[in-house]
Amino acid sequence: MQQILYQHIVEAVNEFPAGAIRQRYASAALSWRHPYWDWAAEPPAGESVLPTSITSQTITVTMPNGTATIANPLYSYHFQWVDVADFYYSPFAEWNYTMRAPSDWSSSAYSEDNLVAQALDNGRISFRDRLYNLFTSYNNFTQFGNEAWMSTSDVSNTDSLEALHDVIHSITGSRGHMTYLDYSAFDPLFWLHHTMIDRSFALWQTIYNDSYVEPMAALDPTFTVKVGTVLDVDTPLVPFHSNANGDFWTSTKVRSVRSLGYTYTDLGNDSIDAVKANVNKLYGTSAGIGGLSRLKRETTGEADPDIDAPKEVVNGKHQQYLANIVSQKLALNGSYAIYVFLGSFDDTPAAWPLSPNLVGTHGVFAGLSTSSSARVRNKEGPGITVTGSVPLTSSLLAKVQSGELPCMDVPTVTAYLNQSLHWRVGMYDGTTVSPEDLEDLMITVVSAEIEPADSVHQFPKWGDFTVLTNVTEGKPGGC
Ligand SMILES: [Cu+2]
Repeated sequence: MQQILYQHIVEAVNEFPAGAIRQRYASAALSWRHPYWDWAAEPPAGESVLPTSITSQTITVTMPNGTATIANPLYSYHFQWVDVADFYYSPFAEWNYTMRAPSDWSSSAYSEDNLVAQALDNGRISFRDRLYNLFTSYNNFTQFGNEAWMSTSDVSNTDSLEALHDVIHSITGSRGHMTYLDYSAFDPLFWLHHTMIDRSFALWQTIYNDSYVEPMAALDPTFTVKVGTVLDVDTPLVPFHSNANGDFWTSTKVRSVRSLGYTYTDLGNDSIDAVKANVNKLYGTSAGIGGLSRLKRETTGEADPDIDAPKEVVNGKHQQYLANIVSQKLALNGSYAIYVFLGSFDDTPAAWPLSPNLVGTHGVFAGLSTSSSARVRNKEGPGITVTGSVPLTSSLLAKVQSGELPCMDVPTVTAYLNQSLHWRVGMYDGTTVSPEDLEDLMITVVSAEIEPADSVHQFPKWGDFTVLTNVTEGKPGGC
């Protein structure tokens, strides 16, 4: 993909007459690599986390004979033709362009990127906190990477980069191509999103460089792998050839992104301290944990007029709260979402993604029921139990600041959550599903203490997790 784009860049550069502009583009092409879209870091003031470079329908570009306005290739992919056998399900088979938040479910629908941008902005704190928790609390590759739920007893590592990746798919599509496994890669945003996932993994790998792929039986079928086949570091990554002899890439061969001819600026020289400092800066310092410097000042007991919520920290420790969610991936014959709220919300499904009291969304990413992969999955698989985790801490801190919650200690928060924590299950077509009817749904609130880091080069230390049984017990899906 990157190589093909590079070839197009070189062709475009060669259309320019010899001179300064061509020289500049030619040298830029040499260091060009596929960009990533960071959906977790704070966007520039006044801008959406979904930048206009992605949402503008047209862009102005420099051509050999002046400037021209063209269709923005990042806004949508224009299908050369749409084969009904591939898209199967109306109206996907009638759409000539990839869609984001399609205005309706008909052939004349149009994208509503503004709704996607608003939903992403409303969810960004949750994405950022999830990413930061993954960096600071997950040291095992399988737990960090995989959304499959493998343990009935471990409540500490129920999130994963895969689950976080899923919710971005769900929201960016909002029932358009990105929301469905089989169609998502047609949207140009898919590649910017996946490069962000690749980058997040590379950052994590630098920090936890001793943990990697462990042998594991496949839970999900592909065209070449049957459910139950044990996969390990040397399993061929079909269909990706590593050379002209027909050999395939393997996990061992791609352990470092540099073996594929690129790297990320944030990786620096693989200094763990430097990567941790980058992660703290981008995803931690303004995060719900209160910020390293603020926590430090509080623990040293120095008076600081900027501290407006002194009840956050008790004995130098800070209490974290998370809602862990377990459910069946294929339970509803399509992608669905579990919305978690703190306090009141409008009970119209269309309003949920934009609700000010939405704490986070757990997006379950599946195929449409009639798509080919869904048919294969339903026939072959025994079901896939998946899990994700919605951090509650940032929202709880906001409730402390607004005076709605007196403090962050466990008894107070437990009582508050018992009254104020709510969840709803929705499909992306506006249909709602009663939590009782979602197979194996299990929502558990857990808490852990964290100890602030001593410096910007370190991460906070997480203590043991405990289950707060009094929060969700007796409610649909609660336990
Ligand atoms: Cu994806």
